[in-house]
Amino acid sequence: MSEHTNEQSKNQDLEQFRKEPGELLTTNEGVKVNNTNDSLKTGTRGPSLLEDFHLLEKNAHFNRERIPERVVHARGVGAHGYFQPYESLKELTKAKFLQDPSVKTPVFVRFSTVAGFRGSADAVRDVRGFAVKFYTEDGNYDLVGNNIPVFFIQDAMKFPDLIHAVKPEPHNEMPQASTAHDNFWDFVSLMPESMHMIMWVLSDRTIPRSYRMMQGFGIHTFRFVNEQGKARFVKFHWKPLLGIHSMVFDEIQTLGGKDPDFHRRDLLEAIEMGDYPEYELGVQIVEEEDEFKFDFDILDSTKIIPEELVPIKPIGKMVLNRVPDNFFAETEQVAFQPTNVVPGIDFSDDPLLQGRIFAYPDTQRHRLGTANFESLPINRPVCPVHNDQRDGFSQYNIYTSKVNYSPNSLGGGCPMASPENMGAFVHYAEKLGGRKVRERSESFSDHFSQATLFLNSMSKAEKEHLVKAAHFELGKVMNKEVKERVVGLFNHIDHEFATLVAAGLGLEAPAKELIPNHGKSSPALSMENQPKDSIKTRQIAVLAADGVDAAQLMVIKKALEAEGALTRIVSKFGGKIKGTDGKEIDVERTFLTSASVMFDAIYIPGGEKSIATLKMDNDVSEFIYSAFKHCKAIAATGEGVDLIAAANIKDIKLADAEKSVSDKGVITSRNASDVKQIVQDFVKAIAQHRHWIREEKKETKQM
Ligand code: HDD
Repeated sequence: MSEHTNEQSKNQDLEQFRKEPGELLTTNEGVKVNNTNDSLKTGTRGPSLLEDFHLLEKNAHFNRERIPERVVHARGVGAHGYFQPYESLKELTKAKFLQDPSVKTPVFVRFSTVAGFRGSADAVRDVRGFAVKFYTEDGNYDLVGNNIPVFFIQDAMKFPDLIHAVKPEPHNEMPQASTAHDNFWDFVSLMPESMHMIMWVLSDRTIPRSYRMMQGFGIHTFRFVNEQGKARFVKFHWKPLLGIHSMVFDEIQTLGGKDPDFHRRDLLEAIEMGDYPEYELGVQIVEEEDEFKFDFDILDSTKIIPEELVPIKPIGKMVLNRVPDNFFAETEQVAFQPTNVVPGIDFSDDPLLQGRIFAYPDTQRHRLGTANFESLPINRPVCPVHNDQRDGFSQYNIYTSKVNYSPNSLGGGCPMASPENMGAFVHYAEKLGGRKVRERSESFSDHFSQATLFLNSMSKAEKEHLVKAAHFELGKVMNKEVKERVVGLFNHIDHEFATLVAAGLGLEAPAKELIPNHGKSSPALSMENQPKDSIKTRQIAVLAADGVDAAQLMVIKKALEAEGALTRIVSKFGGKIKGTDGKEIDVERTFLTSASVMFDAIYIPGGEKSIATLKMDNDVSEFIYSAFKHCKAIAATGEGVDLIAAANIKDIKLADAEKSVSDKGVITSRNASDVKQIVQDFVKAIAQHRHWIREEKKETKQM
C-alpha cells in the first residue's frame, strides 16, 4: 500500500460506520417517529399502552447503554494518528510497517490512569497507560505500555492481587483513584520486587503535565525477527517531542477539583488546534548472545536496561492528528492486547508478558460482551480477515460460503494457511528446556539495585518531591507495622532516604545502613536532563482588567504566540475589557472559572486602572501566589510589577524604576520601553518549565 492508502485506510474503513445525525427521527427498525415527547396513552391522562414500541425500545436501549468499564485503566482518552518510520528496519525486523519510510501506518492511541474508575479525575498521582494500536497491512499490532519503564510485579500471577490492593478498599470503596491507603502499602510492604516501581510511582513521573509531555515504554523485552529468521531482543520507548514535564503534587490536588478532565481536554484541544502531539519511537536492541551479559535479567519487568548500557535507536515518529468522533464507539470500545503481534515482532518469555497474552483478549470478550469484538469499527484491521470463526453474539459478518471448516474441498481448500514467505506469522522457534516448576528465577532476585539507581539519578528537587510523596502516601496509612515495613524496605534502597521518610512519618529511623548505596546513576532517568527548549502549546494566563496597557499586552502576546504558546485573557468577569487604546479585548477565562494550576505561566501587563482593579481582588493574589508556589514562570511589566509585590511573594528581586530584573523565573520591568527585552527572558523561563530553586529552603536537611 502506498503512503496515501495507508494513512487513509483506517479513516476510509471507519467512514462506512460514521452515522451522521440524519433529518427524520426513526426507531432502530427505521420506522419514522411522529412524536418522541409523549408516551402512547388512553386519553391524555390515561395509562400508557404496552404497544408503544417507541417508548419500549428507547428506554430498553437506554437501560443497556453502560458496559463494564475496564477493570484497570478505566479512565482514559484516545486519538487517531499515524506512525512513519525514519528508515527501513529490514536488518532488524520484517514487520511491514517498519520497512518503508514513505508509508504512514494509521494508529489509535489511548492514554489512561490505572487506579481510578471511569469517571475519576485525570490529575492524580498514578501510572499512565500509553496504548498504541497500529493498523498495519499485516494485521493489528498493539504496543500496550505505560509512562513508567518497569512494573510492580514480575509474574502475571500477582496481577489480580496487585490490583485488588491498589483499588478502593472493598469494605468502603475508598479512596478513589489513589494508592495512599493501607491495603496498597500492606501489599507493597510484603512485595520487595515492587521497590523499583515504587520509586517511579513516588516520583514526579506519575503527575505528568500532559499526555503530550510524557514518555511511553513497552516495558517488556520483546523479539524483533528479520526476513532471514534472525532474532534479537528489543525494548520500545516513546519520547514526546515537547519534552517530558510534570506538575507538582500540590497543583494536581487543586487541579483534580478545578478541572477533573484536564489531561483529556489538554490532548483533544491541542489536536483540534492543529498542535499535533508527536512522539519518537526508539528501540534498545540486545543480540541473543548478549542475553546474560547484564547484572539483571532482561526478562524481568521490574528492571530497565539503562540507556547508558544500550542506547536507544530512534526508528520513527508518531503524530496524533485526529480526535475521535464518538467517545464510546472509539475510545471506550477500543480493545488493546499485547497479544496482537505481527510477523517480525514476537514475544519473549517474560512471565509478566506471558500472562498478559491471555488476560487482554479475555477481558475484551467480557467487557465488550462478544467474541466478535474485533469486528467493531475501531478494532477492525485494515487488511483482509478470513477464517472459519462463525456466529457468536453480535456477528456482523455475512459469510457467503457454506464451508466453515478446514480442511475442505467444497470451498477450494480456502481460506488456507499460508507459508511464512507469504506473510504468515510463524512463532520464533526458540529452543526451550527444563522441568515444569512453579518458581521464580534466581536472576530476578535483586529488588533494590535499580531502585537505588533511580533514586541516585534524581535531581535535588526530584528527590525532595519523592520524599514528600512518600510522606503523603504513607502518611495516609493507618497501620504502623505497614509503614515500618515499607521504611525497612526503603532502607535497602538508601539509608538516608529511609531515614528522611521515617522522620516525616514520626517513625524510628532505621537503626543502620543495610546496603551501602552503590552510587551509580543513569542521567537519562531525570526529567531535569531532558530538553527544555520549547514553549509550544504552553498556556499563559494574562491577568487584565479595564485600562490594561494594550501596547504592552500585544507585544508580549504576539511574541509568545510566535513561539507557539497560547495566551488566555483572564479577568474578574466574562465578556470584554477595554485597553488603554480604547479597543475591546475578549475575556477568555475568569478567576472563578479557572485557576493558575490550569496554566504554565502568568503575564501581568501594566495599566494603572487595570492593576488598581486587580489589586482589590483576593482571587488575583491567590492566582499569582499559587503560580509562584508551583515554581512557574511569571512576568510583569509597568504597573503590573506592583501586583506581584502585593501577592506577598517573598525573597525575589523585582524591577526598580529603570532596570528590568529576572530572578528565579520572575521577570519584571517597569520601564515599558524594554518590554521587548523581557520577552526573551520570559520565553526562556517558560521553557525551563519550573523554577525549583524557589523551593530551596535554608534550614531543613535535604537529600
Ligand atoms: Fe494491563 C489494561 C498496561 C500489566 C491486564 N494495561 C491495560 C491498559 C494499559 C495496560 C495501558 C489500558 C489499555 C486501554 O487503554 O484500553 N498492563 C499494562 C502494562 C503492564 C500491564 C504496561 C505491565 C507491563 N495488565 C498487566 C498484567 C495484566 C494486565 C500483568 C494481567 C495479567 N491490563 C490488563 C487488563 C486490562 C489492562 C485487565 C484492563 C482493561 C483492558 O485490559 O483492556 O486485561
